[in-house]
Amino acid sequence: MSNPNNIRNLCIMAHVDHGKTSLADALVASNGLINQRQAGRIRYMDSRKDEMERGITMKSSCVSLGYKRDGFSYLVNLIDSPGHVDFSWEVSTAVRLCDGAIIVVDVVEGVCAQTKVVLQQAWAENIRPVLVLNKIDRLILETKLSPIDCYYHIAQVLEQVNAYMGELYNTALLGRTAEEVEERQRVERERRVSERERERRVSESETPEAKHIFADWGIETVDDSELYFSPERGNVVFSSAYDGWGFSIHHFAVQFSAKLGMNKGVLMKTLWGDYYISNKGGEKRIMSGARDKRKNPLFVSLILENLYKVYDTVMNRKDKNETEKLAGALGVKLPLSVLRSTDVRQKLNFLCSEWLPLAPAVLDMVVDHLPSASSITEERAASLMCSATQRFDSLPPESQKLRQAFVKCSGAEEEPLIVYISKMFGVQRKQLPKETASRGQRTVGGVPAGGGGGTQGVLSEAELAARREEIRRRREEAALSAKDAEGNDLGRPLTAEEMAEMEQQQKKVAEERRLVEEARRKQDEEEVFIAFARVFSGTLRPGQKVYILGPKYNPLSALHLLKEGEISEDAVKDLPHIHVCQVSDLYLMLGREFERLERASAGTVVGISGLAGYVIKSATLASTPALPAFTELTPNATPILRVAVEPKDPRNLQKLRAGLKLLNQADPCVQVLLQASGEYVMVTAGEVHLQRCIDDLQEHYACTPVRVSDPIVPFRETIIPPPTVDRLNEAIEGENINLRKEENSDPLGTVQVEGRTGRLKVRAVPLPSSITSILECHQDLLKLVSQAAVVTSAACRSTDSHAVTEANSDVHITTSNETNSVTNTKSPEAEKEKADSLQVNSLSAALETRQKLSQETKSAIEDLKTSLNNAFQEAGPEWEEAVNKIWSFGPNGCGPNLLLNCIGTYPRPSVWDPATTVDSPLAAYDTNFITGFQMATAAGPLCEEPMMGVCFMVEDWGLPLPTTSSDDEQASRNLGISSGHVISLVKDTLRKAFEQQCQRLMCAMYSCVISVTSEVVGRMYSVISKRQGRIVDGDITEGSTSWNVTAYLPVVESMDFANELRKSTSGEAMPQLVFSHWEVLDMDPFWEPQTTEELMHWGEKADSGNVARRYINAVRKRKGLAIDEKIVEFAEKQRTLSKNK
Ligand SMILES: Nc1nc2c(ncn2[C@@H]2O[C@H](COP(=O)(O)OP(=O)(O)OP(=O)(O)O)[C@@H](O)[C@H]2O)c(=O)[nH]1
Ligand SMILES: [Mg+2]
Repeated sequence: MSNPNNIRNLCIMAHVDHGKTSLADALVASNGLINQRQAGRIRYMDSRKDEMERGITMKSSCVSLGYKRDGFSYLVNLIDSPGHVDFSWEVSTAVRLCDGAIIVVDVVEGVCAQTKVVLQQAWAENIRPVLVLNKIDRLILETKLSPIDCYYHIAQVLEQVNAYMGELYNTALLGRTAEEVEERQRVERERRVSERERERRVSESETPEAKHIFADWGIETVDDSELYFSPERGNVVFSSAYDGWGFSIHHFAVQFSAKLGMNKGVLMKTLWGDYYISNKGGEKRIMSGARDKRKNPLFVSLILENLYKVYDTVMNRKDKNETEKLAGALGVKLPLSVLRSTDVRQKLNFLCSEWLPLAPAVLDMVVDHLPSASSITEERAASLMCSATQRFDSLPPESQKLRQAFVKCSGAEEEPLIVYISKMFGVQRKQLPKETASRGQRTVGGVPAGGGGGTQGVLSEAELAARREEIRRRREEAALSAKDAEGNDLGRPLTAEEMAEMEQQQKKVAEERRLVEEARRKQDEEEVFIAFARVFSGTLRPGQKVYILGPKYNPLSALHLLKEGEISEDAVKDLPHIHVCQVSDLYLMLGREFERLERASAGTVVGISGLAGYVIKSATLASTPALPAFTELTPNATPILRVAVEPKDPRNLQKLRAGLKLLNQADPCVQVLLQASGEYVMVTAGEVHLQRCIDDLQEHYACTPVRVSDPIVPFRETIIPPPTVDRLNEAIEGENINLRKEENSDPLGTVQVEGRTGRLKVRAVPLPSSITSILECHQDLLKLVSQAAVVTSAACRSTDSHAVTEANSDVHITTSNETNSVTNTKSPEAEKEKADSLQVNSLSAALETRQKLSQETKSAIEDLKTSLNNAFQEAGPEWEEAVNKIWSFGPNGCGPNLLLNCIGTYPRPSVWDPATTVDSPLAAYDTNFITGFQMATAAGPLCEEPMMGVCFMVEDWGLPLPTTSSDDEQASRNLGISSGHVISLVKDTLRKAFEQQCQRLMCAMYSCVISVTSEVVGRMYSVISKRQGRIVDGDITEGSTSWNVTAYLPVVESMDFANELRKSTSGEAMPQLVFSHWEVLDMDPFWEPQTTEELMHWGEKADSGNVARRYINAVRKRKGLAIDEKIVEFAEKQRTLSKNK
């Protein structure tokens, strides 16, 4: 199959449990990979043990299917993706390889949170969707809607999906420039014209009467129809994957046009919608306005009523004769075994899947409505080649030329090879075809993986057989010679030595066989990494040498290789993010099985082995170094759940380490970190994802039992304006409610420190929330701003041997060779000089960074500054001019905390200005001051967690007076303080200033979407409120008894939440938890009951009341910090419980 016009690459996407894998079953069964009767039950694509046990998909996997229609053969590469929000990264990796998507919607639940997410993903990646409205059987059997209500319900779900598509379209239009909108409209117009032309040709070939009726109804072609799902256009299939049936309007239009003698084109337009059949005067006519005239629409009278009848006859009445009659009427022959079966669902499944087979309905829609692999537009090709901040025209001309290769999608030899790998996944070697298993000597993640290592000297199966043969032959010979000697057939009895030798031989053979078996089992179970890839251009062959480009590869760095022509390893040795590698094997992916391929040409989705040592998560393969690496996938779920892992047996640490490395490679979403404390930490998307990672680690990658810590939930520390009411909602009298504030007499909480290392006056102020959120959203830009803004002292410039020529941002710097000449000397001057030279170096680096910023980044920074300024203006007069006083952002130079320079005597330029030198002695310690600020904001005083939304206003800063020395110059050059002094002064003072305010803890919040039936809504609410959650939205889905509830739940309270919820709602509610935002916990961690009412309410200890304190203590305990907690209270002498004593 090498014609890309006949290849369709698509993925199935939906909310969790809407029936993706069951639908895939039907398609897989159509190719004979599974039995037709198992389809919808076996969930073939869920091949992992935990997937089968839990009944949810946890990874995306591909199956290549063949489909024949009208004499053409099509290759459909179908990727089943998970719907659980923890695995949404897997969906992204699937979408990248596809041109189209099947969106599945459960008609009972309607459009859910993940449905919107996947529609949005499809939109963002520019792939075309078609719709499958699944689980219609539930409307018939469970909700027991009448056919007409069922129709209106389905119409409403369709409306919801289309409304969301419209929303996406409008949002995208708003974000585009006028030219882009025009271009898109032009493409749309052209497509519509060609479609109308096709329609015209179809209708011309039909009867004139049909046209007449059609015209009478005054149907208009809607302009943006291309965007929406509509059954009459054929991009919607109605189905029950469980019962194995599905149909599009087209199927019934063909049937009824023959049966009722009506025009097919007309039926296509009217089978869905407000049309009904009128039987006036004995003549059947199709009329519009069914709803107004209280008539049953055609969809009800011709389709749904028939379906209802089938369900009623088979499932409710269970009448064998009637079932047989009905089957006959539908043209289905029921075999006797099915007819006699007592399993009515099986009977129904057989009947329906023969009457309305699901696979052809879906595959027809796929072939007709999803673009072929060769129809990549120039727009999509450009978006694959360059990220959002990079323009296509900024690529080198050699790279720009490659866009045509995407569009051409040709597998010809002369075309450049372009392959994108979206993820790596591990399979056991035994799952691969045998030929590969015997090669055995490849490497997995750099570790020799073949069966050779531990089995050296062990005989192969063939050698063993030869030995067995040899023994048999010898035994026969011995018997024969015995016969010869004694002249009878019984044979000479063996001598004792011969017997011993034979026994020994047999033992040896048995031992060798055991070793071979073990080696083979080990080899079979060993993980092999396969790259999940799509060939966009050219042809890939096993053994081919290719360039492998990392995600950060820039073609400019290796363009010179183009001249060499040959792909050689030596040439790329020193170049970053580019390697040369040899592809091992290519595989056609068939769900749980693989088949070897001799070549993979443009348009196909394949598995590639032999790249484990080169690819970590994603990569690009190319035959030319001019190709830029594909843009990275955008994550839509932030991994938030952290745990520390350690081997149960400390001797296995190395194994764990290697296992984590492999896990990191195999899972697109997990992050593996080695903390400064030496702990190995895994960051996962949620509880289910965490469990999958642990299972993988224990069973496949590390093969050692591991101990998992309690989740390390992140917190933030912040300050708030003083509250006006206490915990019982009574007005607070007296100024001081914060116990820690008592030491300070300043009402604003300003802290002033004066000592040997200088003086400092700082005040901490809560940042307006609008500012905090702007800072949070623009971390990348802030980092760039911080890197480009370095201030140094003018003094160091004049004393150093560097020539800095300055012309605002266009500064040209020459650094003399002696820069590092004064090192390793301990004298104060030398140290000072060293510090100066370091400063000048950082200044030059900052200037360079600034010069490198592209025009777009510069304007993005300007926009950020303006929006910050506007937000400050709105926040109140006290924030006026604040934007121009910003000294730094923290922590890490990009966090949501600010340092403001309000010192009258230090005219330091703001962070927005270019790196510069300032004529002030303070400037020499400027970077140290910033470091102190970064350290203070990285770990707050509550529990050493980062701060958020805090602004430090520095009102005064002075260095200590110079020591009285005879040598004036020496004194001014050396004030007697080191950079360390400044850092610790700043850090301590800022922390003190923070403590003077009302401190609060901030919790990470999950947004949690649950859909349940009304019977268990109450129980669900109680579980949420018990875990400090908060319902933000809850509404009954129209036309059904199910509720869609959205709640916020602190991440710290979310452990085992899904399980508890499932238990308390009898398995009905399944929460989807996604990290949403940070929220201030409205509880003073230092609060203790004081008033009589409070004491009455919470008792003297109030240990049940202070949640914030509980969280803080838990974090402090984990970090080994001091806790203000009594371990034993009211201790009593131990007594036995016996009454007599
Ligand atoms: N009644 C009914 N149940 C269905 C239908 N399709 C799927 N199911 C059931 O819905 C449940 C989930 O089906 P799956 O196919 O695993 O759903 P999924 O979308 O693949 O789920 P994830 O991959 O975990 O997101 C299973 O219990 C199926 O038996 C259907 O058409 N009718
Ligand atoms: Mg699934």
